[in-house]
Amino acid sequence: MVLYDSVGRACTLRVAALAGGVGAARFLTGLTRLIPQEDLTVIVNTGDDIDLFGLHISPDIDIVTYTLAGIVDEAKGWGIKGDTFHCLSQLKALGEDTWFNLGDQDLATHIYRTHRLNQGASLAQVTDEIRQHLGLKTKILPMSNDRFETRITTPNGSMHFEEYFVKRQCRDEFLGVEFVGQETAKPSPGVLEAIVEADLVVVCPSNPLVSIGTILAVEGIRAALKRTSACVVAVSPIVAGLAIKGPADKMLRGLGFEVSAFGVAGLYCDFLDSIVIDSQDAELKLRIEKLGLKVTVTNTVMKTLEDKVALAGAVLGSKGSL
Ligand code: FO1
Repeated sequence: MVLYDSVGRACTLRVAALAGGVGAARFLTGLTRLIPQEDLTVIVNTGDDIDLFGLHISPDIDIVTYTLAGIVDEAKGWGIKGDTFHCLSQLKALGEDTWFNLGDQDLATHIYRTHRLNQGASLAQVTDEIRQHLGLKTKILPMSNDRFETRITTPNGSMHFEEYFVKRQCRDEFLGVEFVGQETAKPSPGVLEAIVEADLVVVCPSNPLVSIGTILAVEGIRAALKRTSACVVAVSPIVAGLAIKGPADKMLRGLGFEVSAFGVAGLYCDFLDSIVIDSQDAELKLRIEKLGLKVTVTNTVMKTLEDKVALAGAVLGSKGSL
């Protein structure tokens, strides 16, 4: 997207986005209809990464990559459209526990990633190779190349996020989150620079505790968001007290946060300039403005491509009017 500065010089809008899974990927589909792919850097949560059958699986990286490459299974929001599950059913026949649905084409990604990691490549290098093979110009950066596992504490003990969310379908009482590896994990190369050098940073509509919250827990990222000269804009993932997708509302409640766009704004307001909230939450505008944030009220429920583009337009527009 070419903008013109005060003396009419054309300048590029450099955008960095913090993203988790499906909601973020759907928003980014709209954003990449409005800005050139090469002006966007997506920093993705890797706390959901999981080793299954000896393979390193990066769910959120693959959701963002497949979605922007136009090959994601739109209905589910993850995996590859039209994929088959023959390998998984054979693994089940061999007595393996197949609770995490890995399609045959999706497995190629995990095999490739694991093979390259075993050759000494970093997760960032492998992620960049894959997005280039899929023809993407958008840079996709894992939040860290280091192990950083989101675990959920429940009355039945602590478990990997995917076990809590997929295997057990969030049936356990949510007691809290722990980030294994937080003390040692570093942001992957280019992450802090992407934030500090951006003109606009977008906090995508992802879970504020275990997707965005995970990214914010990586050393240096929250500080970079505070010091960037970029306009930092979030899209609330909570609409009318509910998460559009996933357990964000249950988790916010479990930790005693208000389950609303105001609750989300409170989690981000130390580095945020502006937040986009849904029309159903218009009555929260004044309360959120009292946190010192600019508030844009619009439709944030993305059912169609037009919805995604309109929401991205509202986010870009909120930069202009700051
Ligand atoms: N989500 C599910 O609810 N069930 C699944 O079987 C499942 C498999 C899966 C495979 C690859 C992948 O990249 C994502 C997958 N997801 C699945 C989505 C994932 O669990 C979550 O959407 C993210 O981790 C949350 O951001």
